[in-house]
Amino acid sequence: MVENITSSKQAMELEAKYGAHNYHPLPVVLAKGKGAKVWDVEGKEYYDFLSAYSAVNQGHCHPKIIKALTDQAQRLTLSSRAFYNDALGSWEKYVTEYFGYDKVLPMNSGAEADETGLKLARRWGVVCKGIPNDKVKIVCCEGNFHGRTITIITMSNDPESYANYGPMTPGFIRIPYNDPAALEKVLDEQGDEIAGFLLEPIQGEAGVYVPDDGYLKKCYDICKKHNVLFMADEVQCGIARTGKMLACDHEGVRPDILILGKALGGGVVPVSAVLADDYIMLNIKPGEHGSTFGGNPIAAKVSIAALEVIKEENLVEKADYLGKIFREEMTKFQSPMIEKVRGKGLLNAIIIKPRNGKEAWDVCLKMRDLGVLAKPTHQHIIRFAPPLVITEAELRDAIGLIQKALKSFE
Ligand code: IF1
Repeated sequence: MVENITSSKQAMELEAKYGAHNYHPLPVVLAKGKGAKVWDVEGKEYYDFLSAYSAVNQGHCHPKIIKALTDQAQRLTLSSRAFYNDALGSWEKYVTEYFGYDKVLPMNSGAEADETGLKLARRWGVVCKGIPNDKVKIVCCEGNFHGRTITIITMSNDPESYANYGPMTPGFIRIPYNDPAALEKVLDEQGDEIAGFLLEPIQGEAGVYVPDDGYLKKCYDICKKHNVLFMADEVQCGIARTGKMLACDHEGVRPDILILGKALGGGVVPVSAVLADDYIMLNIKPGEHGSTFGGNPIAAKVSIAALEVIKEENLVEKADYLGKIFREEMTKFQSPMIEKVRGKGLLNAIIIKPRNGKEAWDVCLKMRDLGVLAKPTHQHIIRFAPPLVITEAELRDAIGLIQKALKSFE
């Protein structure tokens, strides 16, 4: 029997009783979303400052994206790739021209796109670079987050991600982030067996860790010198989030393998993708990779609408302009709980200094009471990532509430 949820308390009790306990959500139960705002079951309004971890860059329930969903849903939801459909090809053309690559491989979740990128890099390493199949390696970074599959958590150095999940996948070398010399060293020593270097241009989960200017370009040049593929995971920092279409654009770097997800589907359906040129993409032959829902007609139509919205509403420029306001206002705001404000575009974080036994979680609870939703990424770091459609007036209103929450602990 389906139980209708009519109170936040009831919703949380049902999840505690019947759902896996793989999350510890902030105690708030969302029922409705529109633009930069969400409402809980009781009708209380909040500014959403998480955007579902940057999947809702275009705002909640964007009318154009919802229309693309509902129109296609009346026609054909899923064809599988056993047959063609009349949506995928136009999405593939649109997306490859949008980001400037020969080909795109559609998947669903960000983790699947990262896994696909790893397979493409390894396959290129073995088939094109001539690395022995049992020796091919990928370099990754300390503090990374690329998803939750067993191979991906192999790359992680966060015990919460990898501990007690049994034996890890071989073939990964982890180096410090934001350290081009570390990449140079490992490629000098082992470059002949290394196919790719995978990184987030800005590390989201690590607490919006923005590397030094020039880091991406230096790493790209080092990779080129050693015939190693530069692989950018832009699942979270891509699609206009950091004030450029891609975070790599801040340094004019064109990744050899570009990994996208989250806002590629406008926060409406899961859409992820890997983009690369033919010399990389065409090493996977028919039947050697795939996914039931990858490239389904709904995903294709929704993703076209999601990407059109980014350009039509100038969300790249907005993220840049509004992000500067956020960092400026929060930097000049005097609070004993603010240790550091950092970020790019509308991907920002505040490092909280605990005070009188209160820490980031308590600040998030107070912000919730005042009408702003955000969540710590680690014990002392709060990520602030509103939908890019937030207006300047809404942003300034929310900043006032965030500052009021911090003041309440003084
Ligand atoms: C969770 C973190 C953020 C990502 C990057 C790939 C993926 C993600 C850079 C995988 C996903 C999500 C996953 C979600 C919480 C959230 C998250 F806290 F886990 F680390 F955003 F920082 N690359 N990030 O950020 O994409 O398979 O989830 O579609 O797992 O708790 P996915």
